[in-house]
Amino acid sequence: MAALSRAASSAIRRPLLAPPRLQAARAMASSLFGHVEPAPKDPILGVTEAFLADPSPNKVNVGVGAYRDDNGQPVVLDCVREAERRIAGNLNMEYLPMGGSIKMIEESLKLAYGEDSEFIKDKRIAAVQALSGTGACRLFADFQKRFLPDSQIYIPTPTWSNHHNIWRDAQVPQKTFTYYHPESRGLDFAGLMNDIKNAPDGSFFLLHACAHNPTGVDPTEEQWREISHQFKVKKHFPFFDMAYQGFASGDPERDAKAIRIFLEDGHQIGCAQSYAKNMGLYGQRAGCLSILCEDEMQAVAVKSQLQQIARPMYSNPPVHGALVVSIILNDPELKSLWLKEVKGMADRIIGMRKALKENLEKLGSPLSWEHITNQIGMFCYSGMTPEQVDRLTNEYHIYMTRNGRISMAGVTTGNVAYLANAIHDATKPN
Ligand code: PLA
Repeated sequence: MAALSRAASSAIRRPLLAPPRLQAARAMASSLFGHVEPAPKDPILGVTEAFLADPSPNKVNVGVGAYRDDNGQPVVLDCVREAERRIAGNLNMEYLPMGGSIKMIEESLKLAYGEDSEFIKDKRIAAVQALSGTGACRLFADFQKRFLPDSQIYIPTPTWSNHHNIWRDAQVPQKTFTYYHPESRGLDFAGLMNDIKNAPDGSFFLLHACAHNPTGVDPTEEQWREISHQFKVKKHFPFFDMAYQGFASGDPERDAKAIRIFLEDGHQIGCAQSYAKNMGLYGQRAGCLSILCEDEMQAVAVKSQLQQIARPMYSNPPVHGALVVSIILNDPELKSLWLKEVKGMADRIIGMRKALKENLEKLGSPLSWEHITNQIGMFCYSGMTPEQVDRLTNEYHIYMTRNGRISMAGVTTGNVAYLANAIHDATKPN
């Protein structure tokens, strides 16, 4: 099989001789685009590409954070299927407004800010439907650049790799702040507080609301309170990326705790919400960007500017996923089904953390794997080096990001022993 695929790939690489007319066309094209080099592979989505190209029957993908059932299959939630059943045949295909579905935004705000939030009643939140979490972050970054052109963004080390791309392309200068402590595989709280204190007053900080990606390490409630207090002292602006609401504890309400603490303390905040993971709507690109303003007038102005940024970029967001979200969250029965299903996904991941750790211990690994079960959310930040990850990929056809992140959502009863064995082999001291 390996020999076959090598032959196939060298055939792909061999330049094909094009007919003279095509060659001439290419020569012309190269004068325009000849300087365009292939872009480097994305550290996360590039892993999926490599996985798909591997013909091995044993291959395992624990790269991208996409939930799988215990048979390794993608999941469509029952609440989503039911919402789609209700939509079927009843939907026209008109454009949504530039800011997206009003109903979906209302429901999203309740989820993030609380069902009875005074800020919602006082109409102090500027919010637009966004192209999932990525689009929400990007809209915010563009807004930040347009209205606070001299500001910077503080991003945790490490973070989701695309955060760097998003603020880079929006041309907002980036600084980093301490977050993770590699030795303890936990939070570097002292370092984090120091960096918050040392940043110039009024800085923008990107915070992961819950289930930090890639580390799986979140501050405790008490630590969030201290962080919020220090933000207040320094007048910093917190921008929460909440891509995993429900995936940390299994309860979306509990996972909004950090945001609620900041709200209690009277901060203005920004928030990017995504339904990719917690509703399994990955490809539907359903999300929401919100900014808590000083009053209603400010919120109206800010929302109009967010729409103005969206209009020349994609005009208005897609309708299907937004409808699914608003139907589910607006119907008490469907909402409780959703809450059950989110908990089910979170619990399966927690079960797989235990299984992976137990398997490594059974194999006699002398290393500590406590962090597998201590970390929360979709990912295990294993501590493996890029070279160890390469061995997993080359020798075992296990695909993951080179920072040692394992997407626990891709681990199943069927592959956990195989994965543990490979990790043990790659990490055991000589
Ligand atoms: N923010 C964080 C922290 C994320 O981890 C992700 C997705 C997003 C935002 C964006 O998700 P969305 O646009 O699909 O709503 N991170 C994934 C996928 C799951 C990716 O890289 O795009 C990951 O594997 O890290």
